[in-house]
Amino acid sequence: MNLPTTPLPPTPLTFSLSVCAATIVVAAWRLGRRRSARFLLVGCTALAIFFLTIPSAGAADVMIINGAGCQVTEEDAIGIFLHQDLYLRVDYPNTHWRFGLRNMGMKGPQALDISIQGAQYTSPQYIIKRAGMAEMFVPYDDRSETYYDMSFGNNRMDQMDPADLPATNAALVSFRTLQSGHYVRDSVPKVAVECRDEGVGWLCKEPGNHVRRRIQEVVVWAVFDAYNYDYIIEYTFHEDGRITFRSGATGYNLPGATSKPHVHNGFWRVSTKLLGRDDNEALEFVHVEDASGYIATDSLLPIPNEETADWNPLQFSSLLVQSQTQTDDYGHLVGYQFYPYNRQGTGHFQETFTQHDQDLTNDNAGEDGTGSGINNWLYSWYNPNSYLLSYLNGQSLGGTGDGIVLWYVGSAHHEPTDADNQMGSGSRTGITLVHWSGFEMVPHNFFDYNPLGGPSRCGSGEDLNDTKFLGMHQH
Ligand SMILES: [Cu+2]
Repeated sequence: MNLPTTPLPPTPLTFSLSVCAATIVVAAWRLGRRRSARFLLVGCTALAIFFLTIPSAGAADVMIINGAGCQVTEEDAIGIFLHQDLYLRVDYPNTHWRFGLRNMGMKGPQALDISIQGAQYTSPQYIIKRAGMAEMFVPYDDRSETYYDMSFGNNRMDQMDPADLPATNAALVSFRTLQSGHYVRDSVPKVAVECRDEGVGWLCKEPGNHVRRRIQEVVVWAVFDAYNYDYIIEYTFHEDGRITFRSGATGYNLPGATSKPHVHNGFWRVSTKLLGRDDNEALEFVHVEDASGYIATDSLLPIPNEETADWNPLQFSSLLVQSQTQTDDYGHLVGYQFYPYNRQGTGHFQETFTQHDQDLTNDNAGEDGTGSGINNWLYSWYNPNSYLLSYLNGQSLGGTGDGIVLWYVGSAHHEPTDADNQMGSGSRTGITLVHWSGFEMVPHNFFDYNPLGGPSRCGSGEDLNDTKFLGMHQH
């Protein structure tokens, strides 16, 4: 773990304090010999005491992870009374993320105002208003139990401990709450942030020219406590522009039903607003083989109205949200695609909101859960059927509201096995391994070129990170 450090950029304050510190040292041994030195010493000491004893006067950012090629900064992080909610910035060599994090109480940690800068962009590009879970639905196969694990009330987030972190390039941060016009940190940290090596982003081995780019990922995770189950909820911001959303069930199996199979269905909601605009549209990518399985046709099918969609692994199907007007340098509309993450199966149940893997709706006023009645689902518990189905009312998609919302059901089937046992007991009352599910958002023609730098082509010694190339491509 990196202990939070406070880098001090050379501001007029730090500069004058430095000058004073030097003056004090020099003046100390001259003291008594020269009146002017004594005067300067007294003045500087007073100045130092003044600045060191008053509370921090303004917003200040703190770098909380300073790894090679991966830095994370917490904005407005000094003092007790803060000016904004919790926002983090991630700086990789080629790409830069910024996002907020908020404890939504009943629904756990949510990411806010996500923007990315990379490749041709010289400023952050807004992509997501809010992302997080709306429910964790857990029906047992024999229906002896059916749980809505996000119905248990507020403050379900657990404290995070330094021991939860890897040894290096990680930090704990605290959620903030708005109190009397300013933000105050929680008394305990509930968010872990870590930089991890993710493997190879690209490589190319040509005779006499071997190049590669290892990449890192920043994982932001927290733990939502649903009694016997602890759910790890993760947001991962990758160097290549992907975001991974995962939930992982661990803890221990339900007492009295420790061997009963069941499905953990994470019900996610992501409100997109690509480039900060309302001119977005949705399409479905499909890959269709001909009857002989020899020639395939790829298509992007328009989704004109609010609609449900099922993932078809035989078609590599995925949903795409893109701008209707903003193209990249090559005339292609910029967008983001939604893919299942490491999917093991699909849970469809009697409960209507689970009967499709994905749903697309407009983000109409109140439908984000902050309205009244069923539109208050973020703060008052409602069955997802009661709100989702009312939002799926066939409106022209992208035509109304403030952006396009993707609802996603990610399922993990938990078939208890002997790995759920305590040693020496066959009753499956031990700690259960994490069962993951989730999805990814992947840039689609969002970047004009490989966002991870490197030579322009295999076997070339040119480096796209070279400023002369960056200047050529950016606009
Ligand atoms: Cu389970």
